[in-house]
Amino acid sequence: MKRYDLMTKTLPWVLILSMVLIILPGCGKTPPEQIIATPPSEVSPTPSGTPEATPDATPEPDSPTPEPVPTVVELNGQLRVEGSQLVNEAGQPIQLRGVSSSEVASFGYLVTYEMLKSMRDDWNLNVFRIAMYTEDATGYVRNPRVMEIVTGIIDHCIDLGIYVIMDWHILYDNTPLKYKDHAVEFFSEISALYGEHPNIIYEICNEPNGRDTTWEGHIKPYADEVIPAIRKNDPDNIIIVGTPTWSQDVDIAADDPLPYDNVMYAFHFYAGSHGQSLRDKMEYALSKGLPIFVSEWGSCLNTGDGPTFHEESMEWIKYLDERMISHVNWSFSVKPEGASILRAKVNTKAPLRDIDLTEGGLFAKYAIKGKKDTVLFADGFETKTFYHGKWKRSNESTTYETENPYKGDYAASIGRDGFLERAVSTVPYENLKLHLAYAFDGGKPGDIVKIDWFNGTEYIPVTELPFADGWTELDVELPDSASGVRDFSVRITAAVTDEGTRVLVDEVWLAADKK
Ligand code: IDC
Repeated sequence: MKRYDLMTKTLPWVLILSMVLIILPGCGKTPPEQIIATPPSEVSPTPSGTPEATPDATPEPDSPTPEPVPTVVELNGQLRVEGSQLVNEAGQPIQLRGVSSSEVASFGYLVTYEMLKSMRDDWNLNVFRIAMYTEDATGYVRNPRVMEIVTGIIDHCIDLGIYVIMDWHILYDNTPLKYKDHAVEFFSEISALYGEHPNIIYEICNEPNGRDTTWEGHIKPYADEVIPAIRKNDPDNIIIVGTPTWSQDVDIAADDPLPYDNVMYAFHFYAGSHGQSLRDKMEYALSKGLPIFVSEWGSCLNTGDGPTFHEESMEWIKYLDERMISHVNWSFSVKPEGASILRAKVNTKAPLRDIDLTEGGLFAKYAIKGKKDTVLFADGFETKTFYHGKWKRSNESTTYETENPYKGDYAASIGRDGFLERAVSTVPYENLKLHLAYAFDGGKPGDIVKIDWFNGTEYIPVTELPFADGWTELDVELPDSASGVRDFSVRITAAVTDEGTRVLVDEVWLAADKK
């Protein structure tokens, strides 16, 4: 039995749209593109008794009726698994892309309606994962009040029409059997509350780990109790099961899968630590037909810290996108560690801006958003580390400025003839664009900011930015020859006359299109 009547949600906009089309014949309005993706079963024929348009109902020419945009969940409805692929209600393959909370009892406050809406509308995010820790001091076992936070976020996701993964985040508890009774209690309650919504996805054990924890001896017996408990209340929504060795051993699950419908298997990677050998495991599992869900990935090290590994992450994301495998980035947090998507200060009641994002956060945004406009690196200099030494500086006098940043609390400050230089391979990219804001502290007409790029052998001038009062923000296009260069770097030089003059630089990023 279908527990959610999609028609009740989609019918209103289908009707409004039909009326707009009837009322304004030939006005050139076409349905939004997404409607093509509407499962055929959902598109109701225009009712034969559609009322005649009356003058009252005709919108004024200068105030057109806004077209309601259907949400992802309205468009795709009830998800299910076919073979190894996640598909929508109409059977079309669907890829979910999104982010995970960090430990939700501590960082759930960041996950507001506004933040989720921003990511839905600006990042094309269609899934959010709630990582509810189990054994931790703030976890469910000792702190059942975390339920309030969790249900608040699920409600936001339902209101926004995105999918939501409820993750039972085992970690130091090693085997999911340790708190199996708590898990049965928790998932029974969640499925009773939300099982009727197609939004909810259950992830029943984040990362089983420890040498003694096995698929056969621990994870399967656990799943055999938790899955039936969920199915009592929710016969059809997706359930993700963790795999051994921190959800890496999908090959083991592929040799001995569970006997239930609509079950997927978790695979987690951190691009700074994991590469081809883990993709080989995934390849094997896929060849056996195992449905895989990457419910956690990081662009940093598996410790959750370290820099952003752009190239390695790109390789992973490309691999997943080509196979329509869903992915969820770790994590929507402000914790000072490489994995965090957000910078320390963020207004959770206002739309999320790029300036609020860390380097890894910007990378995650564009991994979620799709092919165009990948950010190769980005720095607002807020971390005061010159990104783990990734910037090369002319000397120690190239430093931070706190008096007059462009945005945030800091800008980079470059002394006379000093430079800041950043290396990154541009091999898989084209249409490189350097974005920056610059200003002069002191200075006079004739002073310039020089932009050069390095091709592995020599520096090649790109442009000279003139002296100006106040901050100037702009994009500098790099020549085609700068694309596809392994030893690429870009250099920003303060070519000024007086010794006391400094060039301030802020909001620097290099954007490109993936080839
Ligand atoms: C890390 C977090 C960190 C948290 C810690 C738990 O980044 O803030 O305090 O774990 O002690 C995982 C886990 C995830 C880890 C993450 C990075 O699912 O909880 O978060 N990681 O280490 N698996 C592989 C990596």
